Amino acid sequence: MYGNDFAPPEDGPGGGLLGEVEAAEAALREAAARARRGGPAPDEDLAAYFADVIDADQKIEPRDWMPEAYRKTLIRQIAQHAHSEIIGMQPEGNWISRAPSLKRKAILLAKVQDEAGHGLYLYAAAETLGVSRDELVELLIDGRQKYSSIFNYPTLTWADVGAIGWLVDGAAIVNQVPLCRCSYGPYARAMIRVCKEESFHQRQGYEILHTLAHGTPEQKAMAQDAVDRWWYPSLAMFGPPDGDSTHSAQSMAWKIKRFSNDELRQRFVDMCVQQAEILGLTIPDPDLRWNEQRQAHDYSQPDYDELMQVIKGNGPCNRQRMEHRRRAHADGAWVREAAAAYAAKRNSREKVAA
Ligand code: FAQ
Repeated sequence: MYGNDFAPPEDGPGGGLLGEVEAAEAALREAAARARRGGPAPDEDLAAYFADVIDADQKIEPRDWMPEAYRKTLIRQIAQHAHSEIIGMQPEGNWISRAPSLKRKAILLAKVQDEAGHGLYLYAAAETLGVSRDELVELLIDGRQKYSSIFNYPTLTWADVGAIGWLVDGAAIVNQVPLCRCSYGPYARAMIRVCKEESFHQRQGYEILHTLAHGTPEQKAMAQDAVDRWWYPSLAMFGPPDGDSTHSAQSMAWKIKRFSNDELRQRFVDMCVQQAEILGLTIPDPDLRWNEQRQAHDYSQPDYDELMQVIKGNGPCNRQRMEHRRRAHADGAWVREAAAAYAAKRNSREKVAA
């Protein structure tokens, strides 16, 4: 059995998406070694130096000069990504108390906890751009920053936890593996760690669905129903089609994004087809077929009007997700205050001791 992060067995170890993560990690180390050999010359134009670093596939680091629009784009994308990880804890958190066994409960607890960790890596990466985590959380809570559309759909059955792992984490990995090569160092490094952890998540979802699909007819029907409901929202996660994507061209020129939304969506579809066969489940698209000429699958597009409605706040669970986040933030105020008071006390003790 394998999942999105695995190459099919014939591709051998080190292949597939995890192989790409390892290659990106090696490239990061090489870029860091090269970068140490010199910064801009004293009389060199900073914008020209920035362009050279991007051209040379090296990394922009927090203290480097960068265009204001590059900084703003990164803050927008990284913050949206961090918020998605945090809000993304809710749909699965819904099943922690109802997981079918102690083992499943322990695995799901660990997974949901991992998502909190991913949020923290990402908020920390965003902070290197000169914005505080508190500000970003306020922007989310006030509805001025977005989070992924996918987390506005409900988890109706246990099989939804499997479908989230297989399809949502699967789509997240396909999107995030190229981000391991993002031109901004802190984001690229965070993505390497996130992708490695995300590969476990994808496998646990795939394994849940595999178990259900090979269980009783009722269990198989439940797995199929979950895939039917999560397929198109997962395709929509990759964003609007290229023609309607406002940021893609500039983000690709800056090497923040390495592939367009449609390129990644296609890659995801091509991967899922074979995996669905192994699961014994059907992808709910009657027009899905191999196109010999394109060497890729033709498939039906998700409903992009629905995506826009969900992004605007009109999805099935938007209100519930935001209410829960606001309540959790308010309930956690005493923890933040206590942590700040403790840090202040420790700082003053250290000063006295010094
Ligand atoms: N949902 O011009 P583009 C996960 C917005 S993590 C909401 O194409 P861009 C882990 C976009 O922001 C999932 N909004 O934008 C997990 C822009 O809005 P603006 C999150 C969307 O940035 C699993 C406008 O539409 N992953 O799942 C969406 O170049 C299980 C125009 O779009 C990331 O955030 C959407 N689906 O490309 C956790 C990955 N799509 O600001 C728990 C990093 C587009 O102009 C459980 N982000 N928009 O008003 C990216 O790769 C990119 O930001 C894209 C969008 C590809 C999402």
